[in-house]
Amino acid sequence: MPASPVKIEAVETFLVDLPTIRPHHLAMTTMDGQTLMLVRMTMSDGTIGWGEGTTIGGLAYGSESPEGMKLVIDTYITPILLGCDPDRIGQAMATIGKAVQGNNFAKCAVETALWDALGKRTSLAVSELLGGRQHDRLPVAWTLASGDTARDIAEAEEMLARRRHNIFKLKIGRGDPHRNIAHVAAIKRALADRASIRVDVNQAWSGARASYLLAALLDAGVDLVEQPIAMSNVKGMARLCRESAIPIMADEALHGPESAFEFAREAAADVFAVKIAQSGGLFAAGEVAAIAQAAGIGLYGGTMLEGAIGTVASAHLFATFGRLEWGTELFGPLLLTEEILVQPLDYSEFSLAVPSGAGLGIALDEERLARFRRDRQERSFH
Ligand code: MUC
Ligand code: MG
Repeated sequence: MPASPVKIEAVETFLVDLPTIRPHHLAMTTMDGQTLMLVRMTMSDGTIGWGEGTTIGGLAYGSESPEGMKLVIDTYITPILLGCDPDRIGQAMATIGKAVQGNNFAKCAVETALWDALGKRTSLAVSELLGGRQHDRLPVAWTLASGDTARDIAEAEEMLARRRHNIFKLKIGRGDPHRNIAHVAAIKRALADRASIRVDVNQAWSGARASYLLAALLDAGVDLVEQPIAMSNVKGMARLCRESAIPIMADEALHGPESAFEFAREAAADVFAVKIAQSGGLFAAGEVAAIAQAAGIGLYGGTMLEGAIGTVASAHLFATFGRLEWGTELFGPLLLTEEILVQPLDYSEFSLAVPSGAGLGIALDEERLARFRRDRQERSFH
């Protein structure tokens, strides 16, 4: 088959700094804003593909920063992409993979832009290109992380009343663990059976502390515990899975199919938080999900608190999963004060509608984006 006559003409990257609606407290950092690293890929037929690489708190969460992703793409990935056939995304990503080790977030951003452009050229939604969607709407959790119990309860009540979310993830692991448990128990008491309560410890506990605290979380009525201990402690996670009646989810520990395979082999997670950026792209995240399904591990659609592009790219992939029993947490755009889409995403009835237009199926408000570009103003969040 002949190669596509279409070429990749230009790859532009830029940083966009957007404020959050309130401070967002995690075990490792507090966010007051989010930096989106955006990729704008222009094809020789005029098609434009968008991609996003976004992390949490600069280098506080993972080993790639927004500034680093931009540098990696500009310096190492773009020269390779300019010689790639944009219709052969697998081949392009394999070529990049040979020349660039690691850098999963940067790879995900360019892969997303390639999917968006291919979808626009073929008039197909990315989910259809990825094998076909099995869901048009995805359940979406909200994270309560204001740092204050009463404020978190009020926020949850508002989300329930608006029918926007009825699954809540609580960020714990910072400060006194007994106060953490009291905080979780108070929220569960207030919401009772009206909501599912899960907690994310973001690796903050030792194995011994986690064993001891999991029993208290069970008593409090928690449904799922995410990454309670260090991501490198596979044996510890396996022990917690054996000991605990609450399902244990791996998040930071999953960096693509190899780590997913290790966790499945060691029975070190009951649920996988599948993330496109952490996995190294949509192909790799699909492989993580396939390993989970083959091993009887539950699926959850995770987020790096991306803006609209990364969120919708994730939604397209998650929509292809047959069973997504733990739902998703694709609420990233709702944590930001600014709308960057011409037509906002549809968050209603406790779920997100997966866009059905060509490519990602979204249109960026480029004028608004330009106002928040770091190279056009002074503010930055770290
Ligand atoms: C994480 O660790 O899951 C997802 C939701 C949220 O509030 O933080 C992220 C990262
Ligand atoms: Mg997590």
